[in-house]
Amino acid sequence: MAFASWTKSIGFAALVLVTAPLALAQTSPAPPVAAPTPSTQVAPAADAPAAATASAAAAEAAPADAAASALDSSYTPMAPTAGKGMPVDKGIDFQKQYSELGEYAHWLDTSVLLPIIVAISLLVLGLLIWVMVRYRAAANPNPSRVTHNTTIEVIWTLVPVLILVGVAVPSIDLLAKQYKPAPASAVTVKVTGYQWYWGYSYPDNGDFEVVSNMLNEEEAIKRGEPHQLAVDNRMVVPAGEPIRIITTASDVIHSFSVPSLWFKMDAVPGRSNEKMLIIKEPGVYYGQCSELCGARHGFMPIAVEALPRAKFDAWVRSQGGTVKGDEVAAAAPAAPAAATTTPAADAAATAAAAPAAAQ
Ligand SMILES: [Cu+2]
Repeated sequence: MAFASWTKSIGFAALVLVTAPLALAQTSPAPPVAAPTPSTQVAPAADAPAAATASAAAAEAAPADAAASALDSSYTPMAPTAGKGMPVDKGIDFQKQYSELGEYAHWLDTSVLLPIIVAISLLVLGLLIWVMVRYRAAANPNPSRVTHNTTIEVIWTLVPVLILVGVAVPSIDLLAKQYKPAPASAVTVKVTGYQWYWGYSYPDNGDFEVVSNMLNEEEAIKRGEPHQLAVDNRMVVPAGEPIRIITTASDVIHSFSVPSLWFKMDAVPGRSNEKMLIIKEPGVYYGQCSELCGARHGFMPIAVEALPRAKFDAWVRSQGGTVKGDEVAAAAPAAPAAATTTPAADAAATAAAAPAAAQ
């Protein structure tokens, strides 16, 4: 029986290690929600070659196009991929992971913990059955009176210790990686939980806020999205680069959770919690509020849309936000006009300058 209780404690310890909270609470007060400051991004007029030559009109059009594409502000919500970033029918495992940390954690679960737990459970079950059959009263009328066996006691102490150490190494490594702060260059998204919807503000991009509400069933189906996970305005972020997510709440505790990104962090009024997220590839990833927060707790889903950098920038502009470097790109086409030599050369220089500035 001592063996059984040992294995029970191993299983429990393993569980504790795996389910250690992902949240890192910090004690700094939440910054106030700043009012959105929309600014209109206008493609700069190409005021280059004013000279009235035959080629002037054509030359003028080129830099205008270049400037317009440099300040792209088009956005069409990405269609979700079936089964990606969302629960699947009859699924019993974690969702497929789209962050490196998630893949690591998923590996730890399926390739380390699960085999150990299964092996221990089967071993204990086998031992119990063997004892019940072999040493039942009918088959074993004179029970053994042995109470100690040093060798066995050393083994059943050492083996569980080694198993625990083996599990602890990757577990603590994962824990440490989950707490790694985002680099200074990371895009910041402040996630605010409200009863019962989410607000996403972008302090590095003009501090506009996107308010995100669940779509009704009819609208979700019309857009080809999973009902009760689809929202009107998604949290849009760049793919493949670090994002600093700061969570807070305005009323009660919510929890910002996206299973396929291995991300879960409480959103607590008066506090700001911070955690880094790197999404490996573009896509739409769904989640839900994961802290019981009132009557409509089950109806404040999360939809994260990861886009390539250029498309993310375009989305920011479409929301009236600012993108670092836009001012430079906007100013560039006009510059060569000052050093006019011939209209044709000038037009060529202007056309060449705009895409270069956009890099
Ligand atoms: Cu909530």
